[in-house]
Amino acid sequence: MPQLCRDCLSLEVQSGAACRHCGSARLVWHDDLATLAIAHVDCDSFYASVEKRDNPALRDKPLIVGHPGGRGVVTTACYIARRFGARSAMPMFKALELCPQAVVIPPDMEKYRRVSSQIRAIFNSTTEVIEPVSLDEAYLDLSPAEHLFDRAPALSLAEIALRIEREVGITVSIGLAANKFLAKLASDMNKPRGFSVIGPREAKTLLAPMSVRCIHGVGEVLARRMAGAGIETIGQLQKMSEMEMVARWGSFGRRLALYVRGEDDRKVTPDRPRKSVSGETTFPRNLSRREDLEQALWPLCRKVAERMERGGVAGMSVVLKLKTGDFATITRSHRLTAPSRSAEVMFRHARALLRREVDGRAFRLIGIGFTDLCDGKSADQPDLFQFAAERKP
Ligand code: TTP
Ligand code: MG
Repeated sequence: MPQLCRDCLSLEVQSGAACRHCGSARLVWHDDLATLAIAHVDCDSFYASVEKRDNPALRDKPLIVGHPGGRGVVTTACYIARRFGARSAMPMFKALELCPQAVVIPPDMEKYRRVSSQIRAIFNSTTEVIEPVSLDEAYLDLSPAEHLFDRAPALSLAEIALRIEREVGITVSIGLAANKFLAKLASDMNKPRGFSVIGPREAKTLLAPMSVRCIHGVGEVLARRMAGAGIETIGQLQKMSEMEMVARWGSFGRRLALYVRGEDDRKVTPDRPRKSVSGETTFPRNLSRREDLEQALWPLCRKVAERMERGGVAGMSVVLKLKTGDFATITRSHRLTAPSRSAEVMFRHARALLRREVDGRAFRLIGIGFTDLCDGKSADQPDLFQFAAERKP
């Protein structure tokens, strides 16, 4: 079964209690580990973790973020405070009754927003299809068409988690699945610092004993109505037909019928228009020969072109990216006279840009993309002059 080491980022078919490369026990196993591509990433006790990062004296203390005083509520309780029963949205006086030794800090939203955009930048280096849900959580689409690297999404996700720990100083939990509904459930299964995978095959069985409250969109009111009808677990909903659910809960019933089977057709919807469409590949070993580098270009061009077609966009500039053996990044671009999303056009210009850089240096990565995006409808119009020229006898 595929096994991912979350510390040294190795992915191989093996199973042991410890990673054979680094000895870590932080391993993830799943049959579909190499292919599942929809992720939900959620920071662990977000505001509290940021405050602990900024004041290490608080690290081992129970910490509550919220406005102190009689009528305030808990915004975030750190995992130590949670052991005493403190929870988000609990009245502060009650949380302090449960955990009187807790340190209380008022929230600093400006700071959390900054941390959030730092995390966003880390997501962005892996995919452009990011749907933030709040400051501390987002869905990521890492399917082959969107993933900027040619490798298993699980690997990129483990790397994202490590980078957030090293560069931002807080931890996240990751859920990986085939859709948003299951990815969100998964990210919550093993908090903090979790990495859980739900595959389509085990989804139904895993869902069956869960409370209906675990379903996205089932709030307190609906859960109470369901309880009134004797329905408490997802398993009970699995026994109902879609028609019955629609009859009871209207259009939400249709959605429910999908969810309880572990299905969800909602797309990860990016919140920002894309600025570029690109793809890159890291070589197993550094390359310096022109032929080798050019050979790596064509599949990338195909991939980017396909992604642009799907997204209905075209671009005005072709960008070539190279990373040298000592990690220096080089980007070179060429502006076209008319928008394009053609793999051939991209390849021709990228190759010309590449030829100017090949001088014996060793490269570890090549990337290619279109920027200055516009609507795809106007792209790659047949060139009238060229057409006329070709028709000349
Ligand atoms: P959550 O992700 O729900 O909670 P969390 O990050 O604190 O803890 P965990 O994910 O590890 O369970 O919410 C993220 C932030 O949103 C949280 O730190 C504070 C804020 N928040 C509120 O302001 N009020 C609330 O009721 C909740 C639940 C969260
Ligand atoms: Mg969170």
